[in-house]
Amino acid sequence: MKRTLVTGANGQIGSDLVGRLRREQGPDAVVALDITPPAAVNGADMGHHVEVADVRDRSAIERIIRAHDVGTVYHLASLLSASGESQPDRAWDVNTNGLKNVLDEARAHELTVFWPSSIAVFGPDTPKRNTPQETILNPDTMYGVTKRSGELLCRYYHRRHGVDVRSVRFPGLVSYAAPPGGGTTDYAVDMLRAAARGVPYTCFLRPDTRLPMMYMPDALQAVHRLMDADPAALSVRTSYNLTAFSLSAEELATAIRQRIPGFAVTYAPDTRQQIADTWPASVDDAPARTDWGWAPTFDLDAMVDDMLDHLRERTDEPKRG
Ligand code: AKB
Repeated sequence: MKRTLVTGANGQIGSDLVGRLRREQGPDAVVALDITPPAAVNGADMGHHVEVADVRDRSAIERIIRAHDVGTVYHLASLLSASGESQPDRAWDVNTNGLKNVLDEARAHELTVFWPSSIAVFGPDTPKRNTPQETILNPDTMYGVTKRSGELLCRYYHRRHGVDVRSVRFPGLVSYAAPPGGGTTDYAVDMLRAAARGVPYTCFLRPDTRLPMMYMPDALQAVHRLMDADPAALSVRTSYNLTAFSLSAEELATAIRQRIPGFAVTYAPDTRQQIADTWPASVDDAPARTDWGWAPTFDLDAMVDDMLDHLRERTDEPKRG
C-alpha cells in the first residue's frame, strides 16, 4: 500500500487535511511531517505516522519517502505573507527549495503532488475585481515571489519531467482546528476567535479591506476534487484560481454582530495592510469549475455560523490538567 505524506502537517491546512486523509485512507496510510513535533500526543498514539524533518533537507525527505513507501505528497510546509516579509531569506529557502526538493523526489519516485499556491501571486498591477486565471503576475511580497516561482517550477516539472503536480491559488482560509500564523488574512480567524471568547478585537487591516476567502471544509473539498480529477482534464499546470466569497473586515464584524450583539472591533492597520492592498478583492475561478467541478458550499453566513458553533464548543470545554 502506497502511503500519503503531508508536509507542514501541524499547520492550519495540515491539521485538518491529516484528519480527513486518516478518515478516507485509514491512519496507517498517512505520514504527517513537520519541522516540530505535534503538540498534542505522541505520534504512535495518533495511529498515523509522524516524522519530524525540515523540507529543506532533501536526504531526510528522501529517507522518509522510501521508509513509508510514499505515493502522494501534500506539500504544505511554507512561510506565509507577513512572516515572509520579516524573514525573506528563510521564506525563499523553505518555500522554494522545499518545493524543489519535493518535485525532485516526485520525479525520482513517480509521486503525485499537491502544492498550494496563493492569491499572493497577484500584485498591485493585477486587475482587482474578478481577477482572471491568466493575468499580470507581479507580486510585491517575498511570499508572493516564492508562490509565483513555485507555480512555474510545478509547470516546468510537469512539462519537462512528467511530474503530476497539481495546485490551487488559495484565498484566505478560515478554520477552527489550528490557527493560521504569519499571514495577512489571519485577521478573519482572529476576529472570530475573539468573538467566541467574548473579548473585543483590534483588527490589523482597515475595515474596507476586501479579500477573497474560503472556509476550510471547502478548501479540503477542492483539494480532494483536484487530486481525484482525470489528469487529462487539467488545463492549468501552474495553479488554479479558487474562491468561495469575498469579505471585508467590516462585513465580517457585522456578520458576527448579528449573532453576538455588542461585539466590539477597532481598527489599527499595520504593515499587513500594505500586503492586502496588493491583492485582489475577488477572483474568477471559472477554469477550476469547468475542469474539475469546483463549487463551494459555504458562503459568509454559513461559515460564521459553523465557526462560532465550533469555537464556542471549544471555549466551553472544561480545561484539562
Ligand atoms: C496569507 O495571508 O499569507 C495566506 C494567503 C492568502 O496565502 N493566508
